Amino acid sequence: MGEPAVGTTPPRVMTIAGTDSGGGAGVAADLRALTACGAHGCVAVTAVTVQNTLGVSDVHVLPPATVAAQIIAVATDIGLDAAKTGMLAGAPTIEAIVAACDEVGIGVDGRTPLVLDPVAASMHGDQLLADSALDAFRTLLFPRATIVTPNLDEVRLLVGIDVHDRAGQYDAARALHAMGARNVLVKGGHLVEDTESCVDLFYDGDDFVELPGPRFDTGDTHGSGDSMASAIAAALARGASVADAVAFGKRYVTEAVRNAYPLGAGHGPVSPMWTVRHWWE
Ligand code: PXL
Repeated sequence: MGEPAVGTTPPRVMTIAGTDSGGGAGVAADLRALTACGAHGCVAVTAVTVQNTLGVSDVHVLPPATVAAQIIAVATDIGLDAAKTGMLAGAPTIEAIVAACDEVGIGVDGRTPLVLDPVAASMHGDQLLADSALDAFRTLLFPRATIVTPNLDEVRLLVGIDVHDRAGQYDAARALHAMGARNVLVKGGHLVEDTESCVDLFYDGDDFVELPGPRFDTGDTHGSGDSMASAIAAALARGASVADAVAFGKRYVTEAVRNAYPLGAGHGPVSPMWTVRHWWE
């Protein structure tokens, strides 16, 4: 695939997510990943987090109606080829997002694919989704999602399965699919038994595909899930199949983690812009 002609509108992708003042995760990571993957990123901010590399010290949740209004304003003018979700804060925000998505055709029954990254907590364990929102997440968002992309902590919260090995990853994928998600990616980054590799498992309800990748010895993985879900959304926006989009996302995030860097005194971020050449040098 060659370079698009100058002036060509890139695929349009919206991130529906929270901000991270440290710039490593959330909307900042999403916009970098979307840009690096050739998309034009649009934003519906759900919440502002006060955060640095040591943790989250405060969260300000935006009014749900403002979240919905951002989605509708963008979809009705700019248009969207895909959307992804990150931090959704609570049930009222989820309900507003679902109503807006239904209105403008985002989600599997509409025209616009939806990548659901079920962000529940930061790397430090700070809560980013209210416990009371899990039901809304499962019943309202799962059936609308093109794909759900949990890590193993999120698997435990969503389906109550403690994954310790590859067989557990398969069980989790089946359980998430049974809960209404058409496609599932059970990420293996938290699987400590895999010391050399990081295997993500894709399941479309018929077939399983193991996506192997290297495991890097780094604590600087802040924003990895956000970047991967954004890359998957960018590929879907270009018209890739879900299986191809997931393979693309795995390749992309592997390099983002390989290029992670230290920042502050805590966990540093992955590098969503690893694709960009240093044109100034
Ligand atoms: O990486 C998950 C994530 C998403 N969104 C926001 C976050 C985090 C993790 O800390 O802060 C706003």
